[in-house]
Amino acid sequence: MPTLHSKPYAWPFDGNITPRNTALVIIDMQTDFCGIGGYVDKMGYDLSMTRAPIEPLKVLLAAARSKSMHVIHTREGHRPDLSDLPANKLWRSRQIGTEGRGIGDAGPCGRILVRGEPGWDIIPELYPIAGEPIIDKPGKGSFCATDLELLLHVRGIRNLILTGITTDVCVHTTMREANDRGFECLMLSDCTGATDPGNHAAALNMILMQGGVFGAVAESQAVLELLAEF
Ligand code: C5J
Repeated sequence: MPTLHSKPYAWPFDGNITPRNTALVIIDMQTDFCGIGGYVDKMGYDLSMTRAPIEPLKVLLAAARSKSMHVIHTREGHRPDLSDLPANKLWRSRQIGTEGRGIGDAGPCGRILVRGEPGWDIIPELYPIAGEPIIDKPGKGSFCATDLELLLHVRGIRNLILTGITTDVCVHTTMREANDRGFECLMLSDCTGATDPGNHAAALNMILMQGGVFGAVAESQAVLELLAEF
């Protein structure tokens, strides 16, 4: 019954884990969220926090690939005609730090969060390789208006290791959606990052309540140690 060192319980709860029933999910490691000139940068947030997961993720991604564990990437973004962008999301995106520019407007990395633009794409350090699905999502959660759930079921995946940015928004929303669908979820504290350190800590702490209300929390080292056993 392999499990790893995690809180508030040894994950996964039943020890049913192999590289074939588990996916490393890397959420929204896009230039718009962690690159110079991208959306988060232009909003005035400290990029070092959303860039913090890059190095540990590189190590984990290499280990997952070496053990043929499933790897799934996501990208938040909208159609070029913005027909999938709710008016309230557009309005809010123009409220902070971007000189009135919001989603769909031109920035240093192209149109903000628009599919096909340079800023919308995944950073080169973590770019998907052949066989690693990319889920393009219009929302914060990775299940809303995507085929992620179908893809997980077809592949027989029941454990999700959640990483990426931001801890309190897209990663947390995805964890909540996955947990409600019966997936066994783990969030990695060093492979996630937020635009605010307090929000990062709070998002991790929330998971620890009620015996692991959405799953469990660990550091990537624990996953590396478990992977070494396979
Ligand atoms: C946000 C995300 N924060 N990927 N997106 O708007 O968390």
